[in-house]
Amino acid sequence: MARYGHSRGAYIHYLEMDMIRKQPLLVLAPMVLAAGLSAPVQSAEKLTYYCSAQEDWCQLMATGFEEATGIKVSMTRKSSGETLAQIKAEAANPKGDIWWGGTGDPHLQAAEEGLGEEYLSPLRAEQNDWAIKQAESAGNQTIGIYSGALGYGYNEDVLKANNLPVPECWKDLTKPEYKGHVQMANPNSSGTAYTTLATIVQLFGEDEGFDFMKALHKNINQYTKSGSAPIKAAARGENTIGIVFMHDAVKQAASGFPIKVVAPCEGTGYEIGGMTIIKGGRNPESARKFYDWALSADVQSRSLEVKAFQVMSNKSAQSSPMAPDLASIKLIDYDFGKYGSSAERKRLLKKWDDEVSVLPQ
Ligand code: S7P
Repeated sequence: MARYGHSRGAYIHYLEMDMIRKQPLLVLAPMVLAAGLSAPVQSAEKLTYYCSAQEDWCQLMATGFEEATGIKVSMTRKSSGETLAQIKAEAANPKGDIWWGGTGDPHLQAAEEGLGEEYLSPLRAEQNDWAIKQAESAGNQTIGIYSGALGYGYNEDVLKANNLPVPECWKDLTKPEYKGHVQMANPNSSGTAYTTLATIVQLFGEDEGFDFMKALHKNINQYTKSGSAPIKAAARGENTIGIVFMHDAVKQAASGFPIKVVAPCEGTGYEIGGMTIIKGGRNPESARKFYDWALSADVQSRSLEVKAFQVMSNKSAQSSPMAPDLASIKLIDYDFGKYGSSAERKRLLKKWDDEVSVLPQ
């Protein structure tokens, strides 16, 4: 299956040669113009890229891919649940080519609904087992690209100013003293918040888990659309505690904000971020090039440039000493098969809508 060596030089060379093979008109155009002839109409390669990671990382991937390949990228950044909804809405006439980033559950749901294109990348052998397991569980319509644990972060200064104790557990967040001090995203739009809901249900059981969500609801000051918004608000001093992936809290601390990161004492869930080639997309060749490129160690190591501290899927990608150490966090055995299934995700979200979000605060 391998079409080229795995060194960066070989890979770039492959991409360049491939581009030249596929775009003779583009290569010839300057010569035609220099000869005073009219330029032929040409269709340059394009990629419509849906991104559900942090905006700065999405941008870095878009410009990095354009620079590496010359392929023009048109990017849309939306949260994981929103992107899934968009891909479903466009299924009869797909507009996107590739969906990169965002929690794995909605990528798995997309696969179950046949919205992804099966693909085996030549860079598969370089990936961690958990990334491949995610791919295999979805008939290779998606693949794991990073992993990270859920938790929360708080603004030390705001906590002190409000004379609040340091929270250490999930259950601490339901105590009356934190009323109006906790923020999380809406699990319908946000993959982070859906991971929170699924984690709590797995950790405490469904009945106790929903009791927890109802008690937590009393302390929530706002359900945001995007998963990382609660910790960004905490960093700015506009919120106290944000339920987010721990790496998103570390990013704010690493950016100089007074944010402390908590791995909840009861244990916690985690994500395997996903990448999916959209079935029926208009630029399948560009999508496959992006897919291979995004799985390479060099590209994944660039995550550190934007302080994205997830564990990357490529075994040789660099990691930062600031990244949460997953081995030292009490992780649940997150059931991706069940909580990434279309029926279970829909059922849990409806139950949260009907029984939690409607309650008075
Ligand atoms: O890149 C950071 C990150 O937290 O963003 C993704 C997240 O799902 C996007 O936001 P939403 O919660 O709004 O969907 C995560 O996959 C990723 O770790």
